[in-house]
Amino acid sequence: MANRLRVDNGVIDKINDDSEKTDFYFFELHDVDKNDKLDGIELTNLFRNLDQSADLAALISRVDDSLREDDVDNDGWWLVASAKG
Ligand SMILES: [Ca+2]
Repeated sequence: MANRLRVDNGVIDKINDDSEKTDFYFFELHDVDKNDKLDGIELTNLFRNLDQSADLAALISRVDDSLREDDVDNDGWWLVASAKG
């Protein structure tokens, strides 16, 4: 949670009593073009905000792992809706 608070402290603070909503909002924050999907760049920014000490190779590895595990239709996009749980 501490890492997430760095992204948007004021707003996350208001909804952190509901972790599911917080997760969903966190993913929405990184959906820059608001298409309800996270592409590789959006996912990279999300993971960088979760762990600002991670180097680029580690970030790319995490993005690849996430797309491999959670991109169920294998279209190269990670659905924001899957953050709803
Ligand atoms: Ca997007």
